Amino acid sequence: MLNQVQHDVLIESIKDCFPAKTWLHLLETLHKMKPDLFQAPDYYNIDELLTDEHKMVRDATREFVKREVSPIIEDSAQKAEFPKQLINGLAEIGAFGPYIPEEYGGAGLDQISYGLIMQEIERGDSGIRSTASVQSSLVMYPIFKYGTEEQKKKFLPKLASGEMIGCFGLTEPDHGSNPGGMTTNFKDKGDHYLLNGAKMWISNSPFADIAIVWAKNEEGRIHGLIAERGMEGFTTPETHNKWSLRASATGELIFDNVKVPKENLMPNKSGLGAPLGCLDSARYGIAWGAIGAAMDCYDIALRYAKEREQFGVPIGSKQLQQKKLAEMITEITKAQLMAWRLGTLRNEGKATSAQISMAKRNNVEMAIKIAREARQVLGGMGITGEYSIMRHMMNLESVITYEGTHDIHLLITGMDITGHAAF
Ligand code: TGC
Ligand code: FAD
Repeated sequence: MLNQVQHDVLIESIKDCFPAKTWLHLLETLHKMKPDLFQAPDYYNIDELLTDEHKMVRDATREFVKREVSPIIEDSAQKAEFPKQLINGLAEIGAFGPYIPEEYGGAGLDQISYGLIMQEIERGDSGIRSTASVQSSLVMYPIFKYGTEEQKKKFLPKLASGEMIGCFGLTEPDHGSNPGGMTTNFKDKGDHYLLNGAKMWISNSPFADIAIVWAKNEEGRIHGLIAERGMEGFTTPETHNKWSLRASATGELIFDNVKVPKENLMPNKSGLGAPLGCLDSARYGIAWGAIGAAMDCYDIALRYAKEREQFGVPIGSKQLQQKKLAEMITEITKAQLMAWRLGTLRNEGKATSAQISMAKRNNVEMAIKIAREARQVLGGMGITGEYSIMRHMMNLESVITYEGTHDIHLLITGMDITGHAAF
């Protein structure tokens, strides 16, 4: 079998033998046939900290990503399309509501399994992990925690099976890091609420069936409402021209005098703490997800460095390349241990929001730095779609921004250790 470098050289050398259109078609086919050679690094034998169930869940997700995501994801990202054909498979592996109880259609798994699922999906692509994160932690979680029994029965099983897709509307055009300033609002009209306002940068919004919308009532108190596609005055225009997270659909939520039935308000928590509580769960998933993107970049760079020869020897025999690779595996190992420990704290109900912020911030920065270094190890090949590194690198620019920017998470740690809020 050809190694990656031989595969690329072969492709380059036969390129001129075909007319351009035939060549493009052939290239697409060759790309789909390219095996996913990923081997997960485990430098500190962290597998020994996992239960059989954790490993089973992780391996099933890894297999799904190799079989279903890797062959198509570059094409989806190039075309800036969310690959909807993955929805059923994601539901089957339990990626929608992994920790939601089985009686509501969830997988009833623990927090480590949830993290491992996010890690493996993001190894394939951050945009696909986004869809799973939003569905699980930002749509199913608030309905499960803050919703009525009727809302849980109506929505959770369909969200778990992928029959319904949801999105989460907190950010507004003028209120990103400071969601407490939101202006989206609803008024009590007796038999319904009248919802007005606009949300921006909403993952999955262009095709979501429902939206969890955070809005202020007449007293200025924040509540969560469930808006359903088809409600008059509710539109979801797509955001185009993204250089990042291209395989994820992002859009707006616009509410123009939307009549929301009273039974669609989630009654069991209000105030900014309600949406922020959902973010804790999603940010925790991202702390694991980023490790997946980093592992993929490291694995590719390591293999390439061993195979690619310059000056008559593999570039991996050079100290400069070894420094890059050695630092990558060190940082991945530290991030894996941090995520695992945070998962055990969450399983015991002891993880604080500030601990979650620290892990999200550290692990995403770790991943983005590794993606940048790994891209350089591949030289010119690193900028092509032949390898996933550049796609990860661009995706991670969104990941370091959403769910609280890098700066905001630093300020959360600062507040936690000093007692002074510097937002
Ligand atoms: P502050 O006064 O500090 O807090 C207001 C109330 O909230 C409580 N709280 C939390 N509750 C649960 N979990 C947390 N993480 C919490 N953080 C704070 C707090 O105790 C208080 O409760 P109470 O009862 O006293 O009222 O609020 P602040 O306005 O000063 O803001 C604090 C700050 C800056 C940390 C917060 O606003 C923040 O986290 N901003 C970042 C915004 C953000 O992360 N947006 C994410 C949007 S969703 C998204 O990006 C999805 S991407 C999905 C994908 O594709 O994967
Ligand atoms: P701003 O808040 O305007 O920040 C701009 C800069 O100022 C940043 O560098 C920030 O760190 C800095 N800054 C802000 N406040 C301070 C401060 N107090 N001190 C120092 N520096 C500060 N939102 C949702 O609700 N749902 C979604 O599904 C969702 N999906 C997203 C998908 C993508 C692809 C992207 C890019 C964003 C998504 N978001 C979503 C929005 C995301 O959460 C926000 O972009 C993020 O919270 C930052 O808000 P902002 O873009 O308005 O930046």
